[in-house]
Formats: sequence, C-alpha cells, structure tokens
Amino acid sequence: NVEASIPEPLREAWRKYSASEFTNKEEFEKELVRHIETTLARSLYNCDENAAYSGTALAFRDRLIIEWNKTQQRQTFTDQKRVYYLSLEFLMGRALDNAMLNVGMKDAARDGLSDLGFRIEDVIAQEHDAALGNGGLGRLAACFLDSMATLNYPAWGYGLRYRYGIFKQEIVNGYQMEVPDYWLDNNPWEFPRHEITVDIQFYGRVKNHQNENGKVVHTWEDGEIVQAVAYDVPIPGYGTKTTNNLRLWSSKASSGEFDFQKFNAGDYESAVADQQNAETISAVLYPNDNLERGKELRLKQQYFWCAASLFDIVRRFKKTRRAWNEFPDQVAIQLNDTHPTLAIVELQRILIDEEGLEWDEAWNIVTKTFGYTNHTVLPEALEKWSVPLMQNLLPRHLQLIYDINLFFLQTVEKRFPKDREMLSRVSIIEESHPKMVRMAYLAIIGSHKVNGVAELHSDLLKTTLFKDFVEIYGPDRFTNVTNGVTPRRWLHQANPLLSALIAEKLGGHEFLTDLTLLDKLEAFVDDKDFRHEWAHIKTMNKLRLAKFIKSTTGHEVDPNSLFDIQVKRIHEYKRQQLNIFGVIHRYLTIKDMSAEEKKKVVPRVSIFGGKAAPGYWMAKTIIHLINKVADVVNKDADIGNLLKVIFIEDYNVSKAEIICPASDLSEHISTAGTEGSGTSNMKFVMNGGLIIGTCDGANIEITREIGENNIFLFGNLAEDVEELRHRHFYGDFQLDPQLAKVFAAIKSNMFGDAADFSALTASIEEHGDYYLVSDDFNSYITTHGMVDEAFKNKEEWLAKSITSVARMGFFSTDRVINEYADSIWNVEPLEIKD
Ligand code: T68
Repeated sequence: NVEASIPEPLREAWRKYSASEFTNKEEFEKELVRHIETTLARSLYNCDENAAYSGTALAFRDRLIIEWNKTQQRQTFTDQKRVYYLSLEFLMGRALDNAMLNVGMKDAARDGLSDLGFRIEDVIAQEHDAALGNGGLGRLAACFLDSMATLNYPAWGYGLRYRYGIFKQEIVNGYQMEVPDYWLDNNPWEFPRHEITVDIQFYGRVKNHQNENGKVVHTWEDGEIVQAVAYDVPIPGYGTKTTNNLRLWSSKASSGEFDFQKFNAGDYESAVADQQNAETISAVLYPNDNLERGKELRLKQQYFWCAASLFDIVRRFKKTRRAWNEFPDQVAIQLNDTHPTLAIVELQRILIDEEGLEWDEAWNIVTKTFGYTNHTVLPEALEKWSVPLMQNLLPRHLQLIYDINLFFLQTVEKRFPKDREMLSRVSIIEESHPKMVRMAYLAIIGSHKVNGVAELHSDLLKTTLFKDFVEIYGPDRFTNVTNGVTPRRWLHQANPLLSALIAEKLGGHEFLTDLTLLDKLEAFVDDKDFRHEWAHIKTMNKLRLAKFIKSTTGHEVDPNSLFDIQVKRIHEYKRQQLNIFGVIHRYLTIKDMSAEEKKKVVPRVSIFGGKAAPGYWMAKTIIHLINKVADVVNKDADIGNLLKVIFIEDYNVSKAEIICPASDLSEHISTAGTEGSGTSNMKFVMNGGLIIGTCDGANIEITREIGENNIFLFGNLAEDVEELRHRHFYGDFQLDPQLAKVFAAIKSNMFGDAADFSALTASIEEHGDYYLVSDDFNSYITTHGMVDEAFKNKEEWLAKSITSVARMGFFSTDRVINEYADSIWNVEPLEIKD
C-alpha cells in the first residue's frame, strides 16, 4: 500500500496545503487576476483579450491538473485494466470552452470575465485550434477521449505532438493555398514531461547469437537513436472528476542538445543537422485523408510513436510485477486504422527479444491485447509498405513480420490444403515489385477483434476486402461499432440555445450523458410554442453563421433562405463536384425563369467548406470551380438573393461548431459504398438540420433511427455500383442530359477559362465516371426539388427537425465507447472520488 508508506505528519502537511479548486465566480476571478498579474506579468492596463484568454485558460488548467493528478493516482492504486487508444491523429479543436463546460463552471467564468470587461465568446475565440488531424478519423479519436473520460474509463490516448498541424487553407483568386499551422506557442494545455523519455532505434542490423541454453536469440544493433519526449494533455470528462491523459510524443536528438562528441571534434554543422533530422520526425502531420503515399518519413513517424507508446505501456505494466500472461487482463490497445500496426510487431519483439518469452506464448498475449478499427474500403487508402524500405529502417521488425506470416500461412494451409490462390491472397507479403507489406492483413492477424465504423461498411469489409479472413477465422473476429459524436461538444457547446431549450423541456441536462433521453422531445412535436422557440433558435444560429460569413467573406446572406451546407474534406468520392454541378443547374434554371416563376423559388445559400490534400489536383480543381461559380452567381443581378454560393475558408473544428447548428439542409452524398461512416451527418441532424444523402455509411442507420420521412435519400445503391462501373468501362455510358447542360455552360467559359475544369468534366464524360456523378445526377436534382417543396411548409419542416433530434440518441460516442468496452476491450469504469 503506497499511501500507508508515507508518514502521517508528512501526509498531514500535504493535505493542509494541497491545492484546491475554485468553486465560484469570486474565486475564479481571483485566480484569473493572479495568473494575469504573475504568470503573464500583465496588469489592468495592458490586459487584452489574448491575455484574458491565457489567464482564464491557466485558471481552468489548474483545476484540471488537480483532478488529473487524483485520477492518475487512483487509477494506479486500483490497478485495473486500462485501455490505450493509439491514433496518429487527434483533432481536438479548442479546449477552453470544453473545459469550462465539462467542469461545470462556464457561468462563473462568464460573470467573472464580464466583471473585468470581457465577453466570454471573444475570449474563447482567442484560442488556436489544436488541429492534429485531417478529418473524420482524427475527430472521432477526440470524441472518444471525451466519452472515455465522461464514462470514467481508465483510458489513455497516445499520439504524436506535431509541430505543424493540418495546414491553414487560404483561397487566393479561387485557388487553395496552404500555409503552415504553427500552433505550439503559448499552448497552456500541454505539460512537457522532460523526464519521461524513450530512446527509439532505426536502421542498423540484426545479429543472431546462441544463448547459454542453446537458443537462438536476436539482437538489433547499431543504427540511429532518436529520443521520444512525452507531452501530456489533460482530458476532462463531463460532470465527473475523471480527467484522463493524452500523451503526445515529440522527437529530439538522443544526446540532448547536440552530439557533443561531434561538436567538440569541430563538426558543428553536422551536429546541428543530426538534431534537426531527429526533430523532423514529429515536425508535421501528413495532410492526406484516405490516401497513403508510402513515404519513409511517415513510416518513421509510425514506428517512433508505436515504440515509444509500447515502451511506456510495458514499463507501467512491469511496475505491477505481474506475470506476462496477465498483460491482456491489464492492457487493451485499440489501433485507430492501420497506422499503428507496427505496435503489434513491437510488442512481439519486446516479449521475445527482450523478455525472453517463447513465440507462441508471446503471440497469444499480443493477439489478446490488440483490437483494430478499419475506417475505409477505398483501395488507395489501404496502407502498404515496401519491403526494401522496411528492411532498411526496421530490419528486426521485418524478420518478425515474415515469421508472423509464415506461422499464419501454415495454419491457413492446414485448413485449406493446396489452395495456393488463397495463400497468396491472404499473405501479409504482396508478391509485387517491390514486395509490399499489407498492413491491414497484419492488423487483422495480430488482433482479436476487427471492426468497421457503420453497418454497411462492416458488411462490405466482410464480403469484399476481408472475405478470406472471415473464412479463416470465422465471423466472430469481425464486428461493427457504428460511430458517434460527443453531444457535449456537438450539441451543448456548439448550440447552447438548443441545449438550454431541451434541458428546459426535459427538466435538466441529463440528456447530455444519456442521449437516448432526447426521445422525450417527441411529446412536444405538436406544441406550438415549443415549435416556435425551436424555429427561433435555428434562426439565431443562422444569424450567427451569416455574421461570420459577412466578416470573413464580405458576402451578405439572408437567414430566411434555405442554408444548404456541405463541409468536409474535399474528395472525389465525397462528391462536392455533384453538389456544385447541382448548383450550376439551379443557377441556369433560375436564369431561364420569368419574373412570375422566380417568385416561387425558395431562396438558397449553398455553403461549402473543406481542405484538399496539397497534392490532390482533382480536389483542388473542385475547390476552384466552387469559387468561380460563387464569383459569377453572387454578383448576378438576375439572381439576387435566390441563390448565393459561399466557400468558407479553412474549415476546422471551431468553425464546424458555428456551422453545424445553422444548417437547414446538409449534404452527405458520397458514392454508395465509399464512405465508411461519416460523422458530420450526425452532428447536423443532432442540431436540427435535415440531410440529403446517399444510402451510404451511417446515413443508413440515421434513416433507420429517425425515419425515412425525415431524410432526403437519393441515388444508386452500393450493390449496383460495381455493375455500373463495369458498364461504363465497356463504353456503356450516357451523360445525363441535365448534366450535359451544366457542362455546356462550363465549356462556354461562363465560370472562367473552361480549360481549368476540363480534367473534372473529362473524368466523367471520358474516363468512366468512376464516382457515378452522372448516374446519380437526375435523382439528385429531383430530390433537391423535393427539399424545396418541403421547406415551403414551415410547420412540417419543423416537425421533421424536432422528430429527428428526438431520435438521435443512438449516435452518442458514449454508446460507442460502451460497445467497445464491452465487446472488445473488456474494461470497467472506475469512479474518482474526493
Ligand atoms: C474517415 N477516415 C472515414 N481518414 O472516411 C469516415 N486516412 O467515413 C469515417 O466516418 C471516419 O473516418 C471516422 O471513422 C478518415 O478520416 C483519414 O483522415 C486518413 C488519414 C490518414 C490516412 C488515411
């Protein structure tokens, strides 16, 4: 018992002077002023909004530290199973508002700040987003952290501390420009742990020796060493004392500042170069979503992070002095996509090479420890690493991968004798030139559970990509855990007005921790006053967005128009091109109308936002087209307010918090069978927006929950996609006639030089229309027509909006995390008491 080992007088002194938490406005203000005057060395006379932000953040940080320490101590003493979420991306967004709401002191902070002359919204807006992610995958990890803490699970996140997060997007003359996102200056939310370091090895060679028992042992020698330094970020749960830890690794040269030997030998430049080389590993987030490019630095990042995290986890386990076979009872590790798959190999290496376990015993521990989540079926996103590259960088790991593969193929051969095709299909090694390591297969083989992120997606995995593995392992290894979002950030924080109205009707904020309670809202669907308030809140949120649009783009948009929003990474499979072609079609249609006809048109604002990977030319072309169409439409006097097109620059988490509550309609229109789940669809519906979408990803389950009458579905089904593509390939393709008119307009240089967009139109007309834009176009514009009609009936629209929100309880990440905990991790919550 660690507690008892400390003498009572010492404990008494600590207790007496132990830091305490502010509990009201006055105490908060005192802390705020103290931080501004001492920590920041500012005064009443030079305290700007930024200083007010820093002071507030520091005051809340103190609170979090106290609860964080308690949580970590309690979790260590209790020593029950922990879960480790390994993700190369954590798209956290801002932390202050979240911290205030989760500890329940936002009102005190608002009043305290107001006493000192600040508006809380302006103070919150000073914070730089923590943007260590690309899109859905990274944001999902952030929502998971929030739910794991809220549900009191002993859980850690492990990631990389990138010096540069996702780039900032600027639109210049209609083109995307990328600006580096240096975000680390004055970040109060991270704690450097300079004492927690791990040496990570690269390159070198493997030597075989015989030990005293005649057994062959392997040592990995020479090579280069880079040091991993831990930076910790506290993760507060909502309405609980549990404050978990997110540990991010930063790289630096192993001998500290410089290699002193080189330095003293007069080789100053090369000493500096080595240091910079080491620091490069955690320098920048790769800005591709759903695309893998096989760059060596990316593999270095992956190993650096996996090895540091595994060392840390194993070190913590070894302190408990348990037997190795208890490891899976103490540790669950979840792999967020294949990016951390090397962790499987690294654990096997530690157990065999360093701890001296036998292969089978070690492998049994490994497979019981890991779970793997797949997020995509897109072939270009599946990770493969070239064997020569891996041989050079991680020679021992490549050997182990070959051994893992050998033992695996031997068991397959026993089950399916003489099926050579099967063996080559499921081999971890693809026999190409060069040979490639298929990371998804390695992840499946090294895990006890594999899950997809929505029902359709998980089914597709089982019937296509991972079909052979279902035969080999049986169906039980494969499961589905449909994604969700945290209602704290995406309802309560993003939409305080709606959250307050719901709380008023339901008699409290309990729905924020049990989202199924939203179903009680259905009782009020026909309540006139309630509908009126609901509509009023939507208008307020649209006004907030309109104000934001005005201040960032200069355009005025009318909040009475239908706000039609598509915000997400720009990708051909997500089909922003379908949307902008639809907008052009609408523009041409309105231009052809008589004054009488125009009176019946429902005014629209088409809002786009999203980043294209810097090397993804087609995605950049789509952005360019959207911006050019906006230029033409927005200044066309024939059109006036009937149609506006807005591109919101630099879409990110904090902007999403303003955008999601303001939609009437949002678009989730990927080619059927291509979107793993989608999560913004959930955010929009939770905030009372309706959606237009394809039968893809979680749209299908959203439909099942909220009812077919409350969603606008269109387009071909996943089961028909292959057949259509096949037909296109053999020349059976006709451009949809409406789409042909759109293309004719583009080619007439209506939106600037048509040559700028020829790749985009050609991919459809000439190169097989892989994403079925033409096949779905008619259905898409017809369905938009139905949206217009529905929007004219305000009362019915409101009923759909309210009913949908009431039925969204399923999509909380609390439900998701409980499913992972029960069916994959086998971990129990641990409540933190005072
Ligand atoms: C997304 N994936 C899925 N990937 O596309 C989306 N990829 O359907 C799903 O809802 C979401 O994951 C959460 O499950 C991504 O966001 C990436 O960002 C990514 C990053 C690097 C490499 C590959």
